[in-house]
Amino acid sequence: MTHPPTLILRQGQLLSPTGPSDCVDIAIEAGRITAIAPHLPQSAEVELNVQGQVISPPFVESHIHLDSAMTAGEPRWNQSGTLFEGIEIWRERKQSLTLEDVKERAIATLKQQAMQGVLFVRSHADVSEQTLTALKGLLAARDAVKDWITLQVVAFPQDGLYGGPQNEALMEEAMRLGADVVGGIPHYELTREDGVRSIHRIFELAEQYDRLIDVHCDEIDDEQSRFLEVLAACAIRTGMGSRVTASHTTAFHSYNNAYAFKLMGFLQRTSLNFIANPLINITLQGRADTYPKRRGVTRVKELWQLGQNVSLGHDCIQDPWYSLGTGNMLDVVNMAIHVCQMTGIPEIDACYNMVTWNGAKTLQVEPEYGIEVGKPANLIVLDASDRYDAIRRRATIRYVISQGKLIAQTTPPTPQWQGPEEVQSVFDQTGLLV
Ligand code: 17E
Ligand code: FE2
Repeated sequence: MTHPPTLILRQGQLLSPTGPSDCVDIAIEAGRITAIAPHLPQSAEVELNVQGQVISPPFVESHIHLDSAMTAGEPRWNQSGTLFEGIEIWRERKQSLTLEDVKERAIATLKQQAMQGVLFVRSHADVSEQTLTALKGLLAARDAVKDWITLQVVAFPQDGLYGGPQNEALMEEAMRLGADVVGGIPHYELTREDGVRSIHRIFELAEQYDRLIDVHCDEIDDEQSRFLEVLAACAIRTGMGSRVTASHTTAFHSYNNAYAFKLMGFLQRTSLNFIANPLINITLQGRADTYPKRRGVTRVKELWQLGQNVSLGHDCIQDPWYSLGTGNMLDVVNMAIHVCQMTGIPEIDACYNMVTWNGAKTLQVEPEYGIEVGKPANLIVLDASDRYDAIRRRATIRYVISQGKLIAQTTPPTPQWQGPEEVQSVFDQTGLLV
């Protein structure tokens, strides 16, 4: 005997990477999608009629630092706004980390993200601090939240793999403790040679412990910062391309075109993932410039045009590097569209895909990601008619369904016009505010 589904979503527009489909009903049972059809005859305990609104796979936050989230101003504000002052402030703050402090802030941030439709997250954890408290706190959080959000943890040596005598050993300990991903920061190693050496070591560790790689790479306006070529060379030689991610790569913005075009040819020989963090890098970069001031965000449009997998991250929520942020991925997309000048409709749609399908590819969670019969029921309903509408209005995420359970719902605001009546009818006709 077949059970009735526990949940049916009726008449939503199912997004695909290339466009919306017609309206469908989606049935969910025991945490999985059991049927998708124009009209399902059966009924369910809970039915949500979403009336043509967009149904999307959940957002993927491919790059965030949960260990520092919600610490802005502790112990002091970042006055220069630079990456390097941020690192100094964090070095002070991390002396007072406790497991509870890290875990509680991480879970509070993850809850805020999940309420806004994010169900897959990759977070960096600083492992250049003696006690590995940041890492241990995030590993505890990964376990505590696993029934409603998937968290991957990157062992990230913020002060450099060779920046202190114990940092390399701390990285190995992080692998043994169960970090999912090996991180790095070659542009912040003490010398260029150390930077190159760090990348080779990262690949060795990834092979030895069978982990993914995600390197903070060339996050500086220095056009001479050229570690992406080293990362690409290692990826080409090892064949690990799709398991390797280059985060930030902001120096790519400043490379001369002769070099950038050569590099793009090399990139096409492998399948690296790229992550841009437009909210934060538009504020961190260009700080040493007067005018003209560089935007300092990597070449997102060009990488996308080349067919490279590009995703977008928030990077920070209220920390020493970025005091703003809410976890809303539509804010990230909105900023990317502006900074990267991706204003054509196919470009706008591509930017939406960068916080959904492309992020899933970066995290290598594709087998469990996407709205298909048999897959885990992870999906969101947006108060929007398409991707463009969702991004423009930063649409409310109506429903968040994680592993078959409705874990959050939000009612869109309904502003009430109190001014002259003739203006009310204009609102009604244009629907501008609704
Ligand atoms: N650390 C770093 O090296 N770069 C960043 N963007 C952040 C932390 C947020
Ligand atoms: Fe970062």
